[in-house]
Amino acid sequence: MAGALALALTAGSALTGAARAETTLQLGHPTAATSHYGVAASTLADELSRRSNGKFKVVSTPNGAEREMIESAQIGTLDLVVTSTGPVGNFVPEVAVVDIPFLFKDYDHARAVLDGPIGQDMLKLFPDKGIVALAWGENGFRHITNSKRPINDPADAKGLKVRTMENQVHMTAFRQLGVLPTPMAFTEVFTALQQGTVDGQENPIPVITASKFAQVQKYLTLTGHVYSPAMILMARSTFDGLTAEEQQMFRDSAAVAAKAMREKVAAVESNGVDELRKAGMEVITDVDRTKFQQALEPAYAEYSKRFGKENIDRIRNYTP
Ligand code: EAX
Repeated sequence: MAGALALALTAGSALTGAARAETTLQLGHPTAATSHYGVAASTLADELSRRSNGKFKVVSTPNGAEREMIESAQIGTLDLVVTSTGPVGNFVPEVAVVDIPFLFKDYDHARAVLDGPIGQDMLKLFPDKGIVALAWGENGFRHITNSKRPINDPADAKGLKVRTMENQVHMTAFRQLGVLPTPMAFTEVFTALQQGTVDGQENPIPVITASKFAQVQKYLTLTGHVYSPAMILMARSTFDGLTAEEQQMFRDSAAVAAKAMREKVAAVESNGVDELRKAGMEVITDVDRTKFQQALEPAYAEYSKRFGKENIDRIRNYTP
């Protein structure tokens, strides 16, 4: 049931005649139920149910469009969303700094920044926009796939039509590479690849495997060009209807769900590329990332103007 807290009074014990209040919350996420997003959703549901002795029941719907789900949370017609940061900068502009390519060295660096003061301060910007950000999750480092040719070098990407997220920071980067960025909701990507509306797309390994892109893409280049964070968000209207103790329960449960999501990403990272090879993809593993980074250099002037060079450097140089 959509909306703020949907209160369902279920029949209580016939012996005592007591009625037990059960609250059903609707959660949306962007990919298949078996994906890392599905893991976050089911872990959150399990944790909330256990910690509340069954009071909170989460019903999850996979394959939702991220921007629309966030909008629904904002107006209170969807209670919980697990999403990448793809469209988040359209709601909380300061957060888009995390979407800058080659900003994070590796998974440890990204997680440390998001879990540390920089990331935690960003979460505080959400309530003003009608959303409560419960925790940072993870989508993973993104890689490029396409149906035209192996990309060994930045120059090989020139002229390709590549679907990007609805994210200005990403679009700026792809334009810089000479790629024609085509933003669209993730829900439309498989069909767009299949029909040739776009030549390629870019996503982390766990999304490429869960979405069966090997069926419609021949070449995978392990560019790791940008880290893609995920977030566990909640409608502020729903959150405000909880007691302080329940609010803490949601934060704690989201932290456990985020951890499970990161573990799932790591697990798929370790076997996903082999799986994609077996599914027929040609994988370019030997990538000179410095070349891609250098090709993107001019885009950094734009990023510095938008976010402030000192804010970018603070993330880049962060050590816990
Ligand atoms: O959040 O839109 C995207 O490419 C995202 O990475 C995907 O939906 C998972």
